[in-house]
Amino acid sequence: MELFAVVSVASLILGIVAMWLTCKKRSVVGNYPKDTIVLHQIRRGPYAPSISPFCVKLETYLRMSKLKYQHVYSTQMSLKGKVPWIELNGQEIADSEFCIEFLNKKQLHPSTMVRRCAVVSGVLHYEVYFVPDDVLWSAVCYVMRFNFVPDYVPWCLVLYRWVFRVNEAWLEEARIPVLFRWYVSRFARRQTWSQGHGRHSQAEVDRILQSDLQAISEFLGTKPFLLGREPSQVDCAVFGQLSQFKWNMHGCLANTLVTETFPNLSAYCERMKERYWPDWDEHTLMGRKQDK
Ligand SMILES: N[C@@H](CCC(=O)N[C@@H](CS)C(=O)NCC(=O)O)C(=O)O
Repeated sequence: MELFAVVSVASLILGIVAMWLTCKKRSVVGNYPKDTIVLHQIRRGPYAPSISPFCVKLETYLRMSKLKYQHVYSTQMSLKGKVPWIELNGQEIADSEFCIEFLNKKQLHPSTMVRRCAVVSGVLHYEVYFVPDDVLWSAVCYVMRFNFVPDYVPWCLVLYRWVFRVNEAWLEEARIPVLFRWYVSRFARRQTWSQGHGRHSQAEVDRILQSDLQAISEFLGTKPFLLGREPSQVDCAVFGQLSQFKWNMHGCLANTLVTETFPNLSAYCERMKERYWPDWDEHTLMGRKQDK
């Protein structure tokens, strides 16, 4: 009887917490100075600046396009119920790809960024961000930006992290509370089941991810960045995803694939990190700890 009471009370508490987490989807647009881009994302990750590939993607894009932004770290979801999201002059934009599209249209980038190519002090300066639209919209780029990388590969990450639970120590390092782990695991199980990957065994997911990463690795080949000599916005999406496998997924095949099986992916991650995240360690929980 006593056990029954304890279990009932515990279930009630868990239920309330789960409901609170689920309902916490309405965003609050704050009062910020005009033209301030406010990036809403979850707090920093242990070995990469976020445990969310989409947060790393969007923040890398902001850095790539030299836009000034302000952080808000919270679990406050966008109106679409996801992170990251941005707000600008009271307007909320959800979904990393829509944020990028919105900011591109606003053309808030410094003027040097708007030119595709310019001669600065006698040196030919390639515009790193504005690759021609026809290239960005080519079939491969399209699939990388909208389909394969954002809607397919991340489910393997979700499964390893939350369903197969390949690295419990990492969850500690990411400072994820036990109750929250339990909630996310249940949620991830449901989500991955609906999406489809969650119906596969771990060995099958391993196989899927290996083929996915092989495709990216072959597309990258010996190029420094996905579209050639200079990075473009496609790199943000791919880097966001790979950053998790390389730095935030120790102890599972996803990490071995990036660091050993496809070394060009690992070198690519290092190049992106070096170029856009010279302050990487300041933005990771473990990096900050080492500094102390
Ligand atoms: N398509 C979205 C995906 C964002 C996304 O899936 N974010 C995850 C965190 S990595 C999330 O907020 N999940 C909460 C949920 O699915 O309810 C984007 O590009 O921003």
